[in-house]
Amino acid sequence: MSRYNFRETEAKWQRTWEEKHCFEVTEDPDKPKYYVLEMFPYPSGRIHMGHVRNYTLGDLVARYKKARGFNVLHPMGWDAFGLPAENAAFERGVHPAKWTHENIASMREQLKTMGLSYDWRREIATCDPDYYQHEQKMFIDFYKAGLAYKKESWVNWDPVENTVLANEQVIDGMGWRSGAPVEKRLLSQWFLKITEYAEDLLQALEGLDRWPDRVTLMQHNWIGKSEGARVFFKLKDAEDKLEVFTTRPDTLYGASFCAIAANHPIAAKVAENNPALGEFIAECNRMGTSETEIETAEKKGFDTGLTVTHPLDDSWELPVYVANFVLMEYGTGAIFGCPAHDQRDLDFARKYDLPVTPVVLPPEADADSFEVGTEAYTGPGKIYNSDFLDGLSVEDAKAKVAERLQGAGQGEKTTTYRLRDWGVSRQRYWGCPVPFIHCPDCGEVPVPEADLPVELPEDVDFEGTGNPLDRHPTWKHVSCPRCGGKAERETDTFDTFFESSWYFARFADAKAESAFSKEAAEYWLPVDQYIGGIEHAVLHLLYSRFFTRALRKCGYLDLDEPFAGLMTQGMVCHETFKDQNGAWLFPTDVRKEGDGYVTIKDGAPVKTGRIEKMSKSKRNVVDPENIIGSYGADTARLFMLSDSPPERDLEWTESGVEGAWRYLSRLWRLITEPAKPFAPHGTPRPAHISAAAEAAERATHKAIKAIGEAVERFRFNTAVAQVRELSNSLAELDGEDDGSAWARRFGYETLVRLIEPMVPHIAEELWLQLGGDGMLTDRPWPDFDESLVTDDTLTIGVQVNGKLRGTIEVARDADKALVEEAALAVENVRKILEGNAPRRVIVVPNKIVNIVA
Ligand code: ANZ
Ligand code: ZN
Repeated sequence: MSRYNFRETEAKWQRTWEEKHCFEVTEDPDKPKYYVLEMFPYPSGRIHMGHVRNYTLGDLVARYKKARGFNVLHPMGWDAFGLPAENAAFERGVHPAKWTHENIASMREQLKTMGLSYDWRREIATCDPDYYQHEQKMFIDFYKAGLAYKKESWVNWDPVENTVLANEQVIDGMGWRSGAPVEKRLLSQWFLKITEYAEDLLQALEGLDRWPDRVTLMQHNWIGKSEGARVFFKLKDAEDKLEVFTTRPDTLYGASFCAIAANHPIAAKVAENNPALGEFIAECNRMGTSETEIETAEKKGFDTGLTVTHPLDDSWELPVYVANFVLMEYGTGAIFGCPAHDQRDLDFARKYDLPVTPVVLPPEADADSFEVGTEAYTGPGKIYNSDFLDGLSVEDAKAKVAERLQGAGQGEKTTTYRLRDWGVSRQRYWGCPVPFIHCPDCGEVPVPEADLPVELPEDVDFEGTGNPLDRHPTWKHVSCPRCGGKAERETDTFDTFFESSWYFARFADAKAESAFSKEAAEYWLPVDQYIGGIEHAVLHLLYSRFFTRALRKCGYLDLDEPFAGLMTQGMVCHETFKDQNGAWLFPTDVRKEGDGYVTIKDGAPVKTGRIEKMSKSKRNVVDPENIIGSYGADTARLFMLSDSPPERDLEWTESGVEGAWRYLSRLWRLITEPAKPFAPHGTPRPAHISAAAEAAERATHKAIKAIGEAVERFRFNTAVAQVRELSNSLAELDGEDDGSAWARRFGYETLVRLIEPMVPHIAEELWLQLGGDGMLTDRPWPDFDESLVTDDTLTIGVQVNGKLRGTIEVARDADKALVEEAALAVENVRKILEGNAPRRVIVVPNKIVNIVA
């Protein structure tokens, strides 16, 4: 019996695809294009199972679309700047560039063993000056277009990494990498003006109908649009007014205090003569800027001694506090507090003994007895205790009060967004230098285009804290491009999300002298199918959408959205193991014994824990290299696709991998050692074939249809199940007549074509064994014959209470439960049932479904 030699076969086809340039593409106006992209990896050194899953999914889509006649762009590169390289330099004395390039080389080799259909000519590494020089020019163009600026601002400071973090990089008050509590600091920073596009970024989410709802919802909330009003409170004994932002101007008569952020200019002014306030402000600044941290911290305030008058009643005075829950960066950095209808304000009022006056009366409640205790009332109702607003609904009162304020010059309607401008400055070495020069006379001056790229110096010292670029003895000392005087380079580098915000466009034309040629970018973009992790729902995916708009403004390309379709894959999970002392064990440290596991080393019992996302800390990882080494890439790929749909988590199991391997081995034998004859390649279909042969023929056509549909809907696990079903049908065909021999040939040749996107190496090899001509990857996806797939389906009516409400397509003799399910899913039926369960469903097989509502 010949055993399938995956080692030799996989290497052979990888070589052949490369030699024949099978996946190298150029713009071809005569073909429809399709751009498949997987989120490019950080070159940490080794690929992990998350990568294997991601790239298997992408490769399936790319190969399938190629078979479907598309001109498919499928590139790969490296998101190569970032902190780990610098840490390696610090810990092991290896230069970040060397570390990164070595990692890229070994990961590239690992990826190549997976048989991925990349156009490797387009490979990019974002740490190469060839790449980052273009983003330096982009940044200068953004600056000239008013989309980049420098300003003093309160930033999130990671005290462990000694760097600034973007809001998105602060998770629950902690640095996203260091896990250290984040502090606030006032620093001069570069920003990109993403807020200019807040409304557009929000509106355009509607058009992203091939994105998961979960992701568009997260972006929607991140942008956080709030409609409300700015209201002016006059400061007593001063000319100034205090501007507050509110979404509830209808509650203005329930106001009992005003509060300002610790870094509000008025607070600073009062603090000049009030050291205790200064101390309080300092305390607030030790808290991070993250919203969750502010939400959860105890509400604290400091009475400034200032008072303001109520905008609708001159005789009404309110105290002004500095409060730790008011953010300087949101709205106007000041609020009026209405304790009866806002929980934070209520907590605050109870603590500082401020009045609580309800002004919204809940439906059914009694105006004389309604009181607010420890819980603010935030629901709907009628306004009362509120002069001219009495009796109105919340919505009507909002409109009326805004009108009145506007008329009196004491306020105006306004919209604010939670979205902040993107701070891109990082005080790091291993990043793209910000191309600016600071001149004492001319201020900030962009580096002239002729002097780009500003390259990183190589001789740097990684000892010590802070930014190595800043400590470099010579690099930053330059003359001013404008006046020629002594000046200094900017030593900040870009946030690494800068690089990933436009790499998809660079792939369109990776060797271009400019960032990319407009023609190539416009031919290939948008990315038709983007695939990656949900963790990028707001960071990378929002920044890329912003960049597309900024690049359009600067004339680089004319594109609405970068990613037309998005698929977010689930995690790869694995059981966890611990020894008797509670130390985590690798799956390779244990073996099965009976129902449980024991250690390989000394047979000691092993405690099995939950099935969790593979992670180094819990050691529940399986190294792709081992799997590919012992079973081959096709097996790993097949298992990745088999068990769950892409967006769900997948549990990696030894038995699952073995199952995939056994299936491929069986397929190999079915085709290379057929028990019954195959007609020669190219034999035409005999006019008359046996019923059994015809059944196999029909099964083949149905598989073409079903697999194609499953792939189009990203139900890859269903597609795999259909593959198995077809091979079972073909294996059952045991006639030796011409018709059967032909049906076998037709069936297996088709099957091999259908599995190529999933398991390309064995598919190519089987195609060769079957005597097929040319490369399988160059062959089109087969067509199915409609008349051969529909025979077994029937159209039957669905009645509700005796009235015909629709029809369904079901397989002949289909299971009653399936028929019932299909009937209940009919749009009209659902409308009639209005979400209620039917009283009875009567299925008359192959005839009709009667529903009693
Ligand atoms: C008075 C009021 C009465 C409010 C009431 C709410 C309920 P969203 O919806 O998230 O936009 N606010 C405004 N600026 C703030 C800041 N810089 N820091 C902290 N809180 C701020 O929230 C808007 C509401 O949050 C505003 O409406 C304001 O409180 C508060 F019954 O004004 B409201
Ligand atoms: Zn100058």
